[in-house]
Amino acid sequence: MKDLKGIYAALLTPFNDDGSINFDSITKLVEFNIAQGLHGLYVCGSTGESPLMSEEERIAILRHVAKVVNGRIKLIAHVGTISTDSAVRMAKVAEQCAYDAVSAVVPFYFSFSAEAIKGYYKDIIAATSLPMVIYNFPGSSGFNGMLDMVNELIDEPKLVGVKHTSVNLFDLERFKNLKKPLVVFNGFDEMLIGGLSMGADGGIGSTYNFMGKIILDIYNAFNKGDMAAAQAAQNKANRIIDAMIPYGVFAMEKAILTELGIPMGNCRKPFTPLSQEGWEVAKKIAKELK
Ligand code: MN9
Repeated sequence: MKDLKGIYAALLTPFNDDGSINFDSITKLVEFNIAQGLHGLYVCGSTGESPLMSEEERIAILRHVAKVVNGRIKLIAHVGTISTDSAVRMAKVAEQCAYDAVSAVVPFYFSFSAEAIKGYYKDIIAATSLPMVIYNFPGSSGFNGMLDMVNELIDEPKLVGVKHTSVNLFDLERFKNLKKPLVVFNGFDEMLIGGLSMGADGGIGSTYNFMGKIILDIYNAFNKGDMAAAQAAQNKANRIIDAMIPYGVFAMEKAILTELGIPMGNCRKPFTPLSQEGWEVAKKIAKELK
């Protein structure tokens, strides 16, 4: 198994004007991310708008990205969804396409019991030979019991990591210090340095799609022990993220990348299109980054 640690873009999904997937832009975005020097891609996660896509569409993206990447960087397939059967089918595709790991958010909407959630993870883990990186995103999933859940699943040999998208860095540190060493990814880009300080092995983020260089500056400076440089780079990233938040982060990321030459389209409904004011801010950010 590959060492999974490092910096991954949570891959955005570009759409055409008619709402269909823009595979040509996926190819361009993947190449752009490889050129940025990122260590991997996290495919079909929240940032990829996976809850707004059909299983067939997600499978098509998993296949396309694997073909384009062709082993050059690490790949994690997010297969989480409300249905275990659907998640298992997507996990099997990820294995066929030689992904390095699968990942899954908890099944959402029904407030499933802890026992049901545990069964869901066991079923996905059992379906393939791939390692599992559990996706902890309490703010969106509503599930706050992930530390106990991971503790209960810790003896599953294929459970290898957690993607922790939460401002609770105490929990992040706890995930890192269970009885088996796990690979822990920081999930909020604006707190990457905080996550690394508490023991994270890397980060998975949406803004890494367009400002991977600044993010790699944080990571590399931190690993060298140069905290002043790491803080300066985080500060640079956070000024950009702060300017994006009022307009919708994914829509802004798509606009910035469109300005940088990769047509990304809008987010899928019910997300609303980016406002004119948002576009102006996106243009300014893209210009700064060029
Ligand atoms: O994958 C992303 N999480 C969500 C990680 O979007 C929920 C982050 O990269 C955020 O988009 C980013 C901005 O808040 O940190």
